[in-house]
Amino acid sequence: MTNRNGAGSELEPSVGAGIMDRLDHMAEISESGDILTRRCYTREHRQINDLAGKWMREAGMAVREDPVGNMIGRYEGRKPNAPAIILGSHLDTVINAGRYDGSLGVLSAIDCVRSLNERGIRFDDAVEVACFADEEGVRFQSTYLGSRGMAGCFDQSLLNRKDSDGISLSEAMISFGLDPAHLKNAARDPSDVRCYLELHIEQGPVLEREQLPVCAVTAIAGASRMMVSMLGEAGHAGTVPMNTRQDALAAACECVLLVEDTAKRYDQAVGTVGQIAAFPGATNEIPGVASFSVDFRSSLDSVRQTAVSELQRDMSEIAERRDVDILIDKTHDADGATCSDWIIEQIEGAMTDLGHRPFRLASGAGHDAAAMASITDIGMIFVRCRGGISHSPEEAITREDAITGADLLLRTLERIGGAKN
Ligand code: HGY
Ligand code: MN
Ligand code: MN
Repeated sequence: MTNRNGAGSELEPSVGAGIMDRLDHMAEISESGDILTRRCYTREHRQINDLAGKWMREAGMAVREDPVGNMIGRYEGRKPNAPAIILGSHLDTVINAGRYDGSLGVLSAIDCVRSLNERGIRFDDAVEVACFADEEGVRFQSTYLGSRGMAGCFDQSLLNRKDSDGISLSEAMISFGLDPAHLKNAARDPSDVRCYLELHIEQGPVLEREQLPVCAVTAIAGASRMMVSMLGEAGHAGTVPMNTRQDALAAACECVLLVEDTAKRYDQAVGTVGQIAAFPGATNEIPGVASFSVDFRSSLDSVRQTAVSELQRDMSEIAERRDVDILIDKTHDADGATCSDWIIEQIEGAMTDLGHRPFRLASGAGHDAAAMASITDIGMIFVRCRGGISHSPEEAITREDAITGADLLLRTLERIGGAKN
């Protein structure tokens, strides 16, 4: 294979070589010194957008920030105003995150455009890199906020949602320099988009088990999320008889185990309670209020929908039996998305070109590609991660796999773009 730096030169592959250093640089932009957390519309979001913008300009792209706070680079095609092949992923993170989730896809995409630019390659179509503002939805329970903004399906009711400091999404956007009244202008016309292609770490153990560095993704699981509050009666831990208590936290704990039992009962489903809090939260007080999150997913939308309505019914029965009130706030509901066969075939063709065994895998994790599927054909490439660990500082990939992933993304892009010098 001729090295990308020109005919047969022995230099490192031009694509992906610097990614690990850049990932370390990005990981330093965090809301707290000792753990990696980067939520949307924070000072750190501004810093990372500026850094990504700088790297995209250096790669030969024109750069803009859209009305939702996505940072977008555009590398023109030979035809003016041509539709774009959009690459990308997200720049936000969960709390105490790993440094590869989202960032690896953004940097790999930037490196692909830099490689095209260095070799003077232009397709008929333009190529864009989308650095999405908020995929995790950690600050405002606003999953896929950036990509949904680009796909024109931003839920305006989210604007009133408040973060843990009581700041609304609308206020956060304004302080970030955005105008919520212009959000709909972020929406792309589907005719301006050829397709969307995202590289991401697998966040699961399959590629490691298969001893494969990369693979094509077939589908992205749908997810339902909710915040549940149990409203009981606060009281003295020493004086209130057990048979008269309206203990909100005990009711919530019974529901937490119900989430686990329900997911186990349905094949191909997973259920998680990631957050729980009790109020007033003192050792010697019976909790009057308890709230917890539910994240429920399945590769089959029908299974998820059936299981979630069953869950809501059974949690309400627990509340009634324990004489507490229940409030269920549905914060996210996304059906699964299917990757387009023609893009999967291009990815697998590129894998064969690179000497790798073609392999396909469905994604249990959600990705911005699921939102982009509402306006264009989507494809995804997974890169192996150690032990399948993600959403943890233990997340890890090898430099070789990062380069292989970026190279596969570039070859797939060139196949789709029909590279002509
Ligand atoms: O939660 C997810 O599936 C993704 O990491 N946002
Ligand atoms: Mn994630
Ligand atoms: Mn991600």
